[in-house]
Amino acid sequence: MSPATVTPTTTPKTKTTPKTERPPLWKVILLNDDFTPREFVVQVLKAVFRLNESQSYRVMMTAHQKGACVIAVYTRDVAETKAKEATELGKMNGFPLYFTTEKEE
Ligand code: TYC
Repeated sequence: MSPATVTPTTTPKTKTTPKTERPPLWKVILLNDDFTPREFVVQVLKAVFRLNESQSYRVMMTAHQKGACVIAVYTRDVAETKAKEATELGKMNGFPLYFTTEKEE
């Protein structure tokens, strides 16, 4: 065996912890209601969450049928800002459309 391939016989005595931890992620959740038009929900999902037409339609229909649907995950600040903005868009148009946030475990 050549010297270059000899395996070290010592093992590290200490363990290091990574210095950069990932920030926790927060889900933005769309809640169903009986009044907001489907097309309006789709428009809000496209505008605020940058989903395309088919993604928006699927999220809207899932909330419509199951009561709620996770749209996406973001850092806490971004999740809360988007949920507030989207809820506000509904309010401005007279709809009870509601978005909430929840920490991802
Ligand atoms: N349920 C609404 C209707 O029948 C449409 C809707 C879907 C509203 C999803 C909110 O999160 C929602 N017009």
